[in-house]
Amino acid sequence: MKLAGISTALLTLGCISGGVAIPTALDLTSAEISPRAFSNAPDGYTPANVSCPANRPTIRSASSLSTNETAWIDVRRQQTVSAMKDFFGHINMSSFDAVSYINNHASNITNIPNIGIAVSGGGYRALTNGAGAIKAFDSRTEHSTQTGHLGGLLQSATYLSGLSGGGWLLGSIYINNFSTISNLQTYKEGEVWQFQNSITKGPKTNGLQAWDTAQYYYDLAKVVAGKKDAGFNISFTDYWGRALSYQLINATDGGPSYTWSSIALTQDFKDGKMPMPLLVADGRNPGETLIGSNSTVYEFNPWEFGSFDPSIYGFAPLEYLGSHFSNGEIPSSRSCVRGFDNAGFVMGTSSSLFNQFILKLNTTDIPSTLKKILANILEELGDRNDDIAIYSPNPFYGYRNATVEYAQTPDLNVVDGGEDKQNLPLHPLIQPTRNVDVIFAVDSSASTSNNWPNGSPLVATYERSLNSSGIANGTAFPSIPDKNTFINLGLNTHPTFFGCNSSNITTGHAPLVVYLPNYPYTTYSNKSTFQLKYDISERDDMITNGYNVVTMANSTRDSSSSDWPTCAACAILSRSFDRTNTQVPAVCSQCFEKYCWDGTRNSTTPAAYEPAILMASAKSAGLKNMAVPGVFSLLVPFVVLGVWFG
Ligand SMILES: *[C@@H]1O[C@H](CO)[C@@H](O)[C@H](O)[C@H]1NC(C)=O
Ligand SMILES: *[C@@H]1O[C@H](CO)[C@@H](O)[C@H](O)[C@H]1NC(C)=O
Ligand SMILES: *[C@@H]1O[C@H](CO)[C@@H](O)[C@H](O)[C@H]1NC(C)=O
Ligand SMILES: *[C@@H]1O[C@H](CO)[C@@H](O)[C@H](O)[C@H]1NC(C)=O
Ligand SMILES: *[C@@H]1O[C@H](CO)[C@@H](O)[C@H](O)[C@H]1NC(C)=O
Ligand SMILES: *[C@@H]1O[C@H](CO)[C@@H](O)[C@H](O)[C@H]1NC(C)=O
Ligand SMILES: *[C@@H]1O[C@H](CO)[C@@H](O)[C@H](O)[C@H]1NC(C)=O
Ligand SMILES: *[C@@H]1O[C@H](CO)[C@@H](O)[C@H](O)[C@H]1NC(C)=O
Ligand SMILES: *[C@@H]1O[C@H](CO)[C@@H](O)[C@H](O)[C@H]1NC(C)=O
Ligand SMILES: *[C@@H]1O[C@H](CO)[C@@H](O)[C@H](O)[C@H]1NC(C)=O
Ligand SMILES: *[C@@H]1O[C@H](CO)[C@@H](O)[C@H](O)[C@H]1NC(C)=O
Ligand SMILES: CC(=O)N[C@H]1CO[C@H](CO)[C@@H](O)[C@@H]1O
Repeated sequence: MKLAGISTALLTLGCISGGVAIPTALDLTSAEISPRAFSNAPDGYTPANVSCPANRPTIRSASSLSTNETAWIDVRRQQTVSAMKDFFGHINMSSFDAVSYINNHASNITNIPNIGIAVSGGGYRALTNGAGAIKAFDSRTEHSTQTGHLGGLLQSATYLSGLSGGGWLLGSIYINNFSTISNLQTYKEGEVWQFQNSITKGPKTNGLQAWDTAQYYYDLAKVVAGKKDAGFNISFTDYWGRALSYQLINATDGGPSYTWSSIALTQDFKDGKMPMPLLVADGRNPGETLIGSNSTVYEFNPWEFGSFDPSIYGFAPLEYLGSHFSNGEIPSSRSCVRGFDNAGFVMGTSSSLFNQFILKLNTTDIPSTLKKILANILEELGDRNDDIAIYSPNPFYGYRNATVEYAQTPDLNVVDGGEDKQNLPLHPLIQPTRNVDVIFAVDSSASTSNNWPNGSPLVATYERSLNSSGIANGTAFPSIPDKNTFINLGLNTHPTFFGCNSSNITTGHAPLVVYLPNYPYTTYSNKSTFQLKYDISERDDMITNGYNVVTMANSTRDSSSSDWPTCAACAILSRSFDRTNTQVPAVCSQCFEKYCWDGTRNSTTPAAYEPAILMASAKSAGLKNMAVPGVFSLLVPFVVLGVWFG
């Protein structure tokens, strides 16, 4: 491969740029030990041979949850009991005593609500809007447990899933030791969430931006070259993931030694003090460019990487990704490999669609020398492969003697989790073995032409669930109307519940879905997916808007929204009421009447959807229809690929 040559070109660039000496070596192993560090890779970004543990790692069947997850769930569910009592304790449920209800049923944990939260993709728009949602759900956020707010929902949840931009949010929270959003917002120059410095230019240190940028690209190239030199196939996602890390991981150089599997090793996680993070990505068959609704959906949980779909139906131990699995085992002649599951690489995988964007950055102001080099990298990697992450060696090679193509190729190609149109990471949460009762689905998708949601990811997941003899493989999902109905009935303008009546779902056990669509409460939050730069005030306005989206402006949206926390609580309790044969309290019946989709449809093509900002007092000066220069031309490649990225 000529990539080494490209790296050399970058090194050369570093030397000529500015005429200042550039550091010649990167010490990859010296990542500082700090309270936030989980940098346990053996050799920085480069995966390394290690001796295998006594029980050699294997691929296991997806027919059950891992023993790790099962054991952890017992711990976590107990933690959520007290969190739910706090949560319900803040909410007026009229004559129904939800705290006593939880107390009365806590001895049989299966009867207690099992909550999931899902944060969609959509670049920095999804990251910031999703951050506002998480901030609102987090009891640690100041004022979040006051009347009208929803603080404590995060502490009550068992699972938190993300993909693409939502996956950046997830990664930034978990890799930084389950940081609060407020904390991530208060970091200073040189640290995380400095989105005013575009990811294409890198962090600002003390020098000239052009110099910092050259140094940044030099560092990206150098670190990725290390992985390649150790014999691993690389893809553009390696560079992309490294770049993301600088913005999301609070450690020197974006923490090249931080692994995703280290989340499972942190004490607070082991003690069940936080929900389980689940990151979603899609599979792509060799030679394919279209990601269909039947493409394999993968998840990264803290212990494993794999899929419940019939195509793979297996899980690999995340810590040992990069080892040469064959037929589900590592041959005795081979050593084990660790350090492949770099946290940035995992986040980059889930958002690999941005590769193409980065490579077509001709409208932005990065130095043209760098653009040329990026273009060269693209050429080297091959046009068709610019949006994939290469998982090589393929952990599922030969596994189950599967006839699917995945099992027969030495490389596994993994792509952006939103490319199959399921831009909400619902797949891990609708697995029957996880028994989730309710999903709070925060949708920041750009489904309309002006970047608003219209239910499209729910439609995609619903349609997939109908293929019961094939890809659905035991999953069920509430009935979801078409996208026109979403707009005509305004289902995308406020929280809407789907699947309220579980007996109307005939395909299996499905959770109730609380759909929380992005909407302009206090700022026009429909920024382009490809806006890569947010000033701090813009970032914070987006986060506040996200807070307002999920709390209905702290229940002040209009005169009738003061019931919102009560109704969210009813959604949480709904499936539990079924199991315990509890009569639905009158206050909840009213809520369901009001917030549940009633099954009606209006599929007429609607007029252009252009919601106006809700709260007149808002200081926002955002543009109603976002159009950043060059966005149209940037969209062309996606349209050509038939990909509509939410
Ligand atoms: C997962 O479970 C296996 C088998 O019980 C155990 O050996 C391993 O240490 C667990 N992993 C973690 C990260 O706890
Ligand atoms: C709780 O809500 C009911 C209406 O559902 C209302 O009558 C009552 O005053 C509220 N209680 C408190 C303490 O706000
Ligand atoms: C990481 O966060 C801590 C605060 O918890 C801060 O003091 C430190 O400077 C940050 N480190 C880096 C490398 O940004
Ligand atoms: C997925 O669907 C496409 C067309 O919709 C079809 O060509 C392909 O064979 C399907 N793949 C699988 C694994 O079912
Ligand atoms: C790791 O071990 C394999 C043999 O199992 C060898 O081919 C490879 O070169 C080793 N990699 C490194 C980086 O030492
Ligand atoms: C983008 O810029 C590079 C370098 O300036 C050039 O080689 C490439 O052809 C340009 N691509 C497009 C689509 O204009
Ligand atoms: C896979 O095929 C080989 C040879 O046909 C056979 O020995 C082995 O048992 C099969 N493995 C599984 C898991 O079916
Ligand atoms: C809702 O509460 C949050 C957090 O206190 C605050 O930032 C936001 O401005 C409030 N929303 C409205 C509409 O007042
Ligand atoms: C717990 O409740 C479920 C029904 O929700 C029931 O099937 C199960 O038997 C109960 N377990 C115990 C130990 O009572
Ligand atoms: C109930 O299920 C049917 C059949 O799937 C569907 O047409 C209808 O819209 C559903 N009703 C609700 C309220 O979800
Ligand atoms: C259906 O939606 C169209 C387009 O928004 C609207 O003009 C029409 O009035 C709606 N029909 C009904 C019965 O509400
Ligand atoms: C419920 C169900 O259909 N499960 C199937 C999922 O896919 C695997 C692998 O093909 C089957 O073994 C399961 O029976």
